[in-house]
Amino acid sequence: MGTLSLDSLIEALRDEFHHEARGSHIAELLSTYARTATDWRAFALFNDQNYTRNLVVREDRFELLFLCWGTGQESPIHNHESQDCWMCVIEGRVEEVRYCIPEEVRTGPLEPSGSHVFAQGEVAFIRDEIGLHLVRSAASDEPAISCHLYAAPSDQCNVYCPDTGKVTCQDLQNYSVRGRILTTGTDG
Ligand code: CSS
Ligand code: FE2
Repeated sequence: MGTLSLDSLIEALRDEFHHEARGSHIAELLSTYARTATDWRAFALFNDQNYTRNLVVREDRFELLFLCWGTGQESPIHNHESQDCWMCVIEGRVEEVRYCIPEEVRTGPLEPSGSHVFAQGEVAFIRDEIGLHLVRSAASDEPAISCHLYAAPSDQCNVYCPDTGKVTCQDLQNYSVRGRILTTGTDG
């Protein structure tokens, strides 16, 4: 695969999800995009307070976002509501820490089952059968940007308290849509 623009990536994903989506091909598309494109810059918007979810496209079968991880910013430990989730690093390095899904009545701390640092062009994949994870910038002095493909889209996920395993449902809020910061009155 040569180079991919954002529009051609989206077209290729549409095509893929219109048929039987092939995971390895999707990972290859995302990786090619991450290694060759620069047209994500207008969509990758950081915020000092929290990591940001910057929506690029959302359709029935998938959504594509750029997530911006400032230094020290991380997601909560969360599930993916029966989604397939691909994460491809666009810039910097991103760490994924995985956890097993706790038993229903568990009340103790969650134990990590492993962690991995992903570099530019590397792709992580997770769904609920694999486990839970948290994601963060890997370096203390360098922010990171990752491209996330969720199939299908979701507005919510479950968030797990690391100390107790307690589960709460969290709304997933977008910070921007195609480069335009949303001002919905929430501090998302
Ligand atoms: N699922 C998290 C990011 S890590 S995959 C989110 O969408 O905010
Ligand atoms: Fe996730």
